[in-house]
Amino acid sequence: MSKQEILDNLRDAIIKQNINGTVEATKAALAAGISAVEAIDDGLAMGMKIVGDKFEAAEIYLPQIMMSAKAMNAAMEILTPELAKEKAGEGVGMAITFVQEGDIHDIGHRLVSTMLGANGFKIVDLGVDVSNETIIEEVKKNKGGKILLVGSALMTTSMMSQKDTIEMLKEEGLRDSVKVMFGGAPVTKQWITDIQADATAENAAEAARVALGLMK
Ligand code: HCB
Repeated sequence: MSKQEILDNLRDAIIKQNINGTVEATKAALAAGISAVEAIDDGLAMGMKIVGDKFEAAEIYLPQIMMSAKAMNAAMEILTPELAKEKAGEGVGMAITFVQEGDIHDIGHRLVSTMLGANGFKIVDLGVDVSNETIIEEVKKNKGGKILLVGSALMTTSMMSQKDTIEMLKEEGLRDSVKVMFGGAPVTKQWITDIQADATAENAAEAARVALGLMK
């Protein structure tokens, strides 16, 4: 089977909400020498994107998305240890990762957190539905160190509170103590410029590259 066929199988297993099929396709990808990052970015995540488009077009409904998300999580259980093996540096700094308030989409957030951990960041994972107050408190607790804030928002509504994160950092005199990277499907480079954050990234692999650049 060609590499592209293996990646297509990963994508299709997610679209078909086939949990066992996703697990088998993930194992097959690793056995064929495909890296965990490629399996995610060029296979599984593409499937999730198509699932989202189908949901938007009312071709599928929430229970089906949940099954696809379960399949994605099953694949991540296999791939996370592989990502950790690719560990690069140590002591790069601390990444405080979170999903913005009102938002429970955590698949991309967990991927990005894992990739940053694999690239030498100490991860403080605040989880999902995190208020700006909690974020500010965590920054205060760790002030003085090299801190990167890594926020995810998958909905246009939750993305709005990224603007408030930046405003609250400024009000508390903390904006210069941290670098701020935001991501998630609705986040654009223009949005990052508009709210005066530092960076964004399309996927977890790019997030790691960008994060390392920000900490230099
Ligand atoms: Co959900 N959902 N959902 N959903 N959902 C979206 C996000 C929509 C876009 C679907 C659509 O309409 N097309 C939509 C949001 C519309 C909008 O606001 N523009 C939507 C909606 C509306 C909702 C509900 C409101 C539905 C309802 O209840 N009626 C509800 C909201 C719940 C809530 O949060 N309060 C809901 C629920 C769900 C679940 C629970 C069924 C499930 C989440 C399961 C879970 O996460 N544990 C779900 C899912 C899975 C999706 C889609 C299909 C996939 C998201 C995903 O996991 N993608 C999504 C469609 C889409 O995104 N196009 C849909 C795969 C990961 C790998 O990609 O983009 O999350 P990612 O992360 C990437 C990338 O963005 C980047 O790297 C990651 C890894 O490559 N990145 C960063 C992420 N964070 C970063 C941070 C950085 O600093 C840098 C880079």
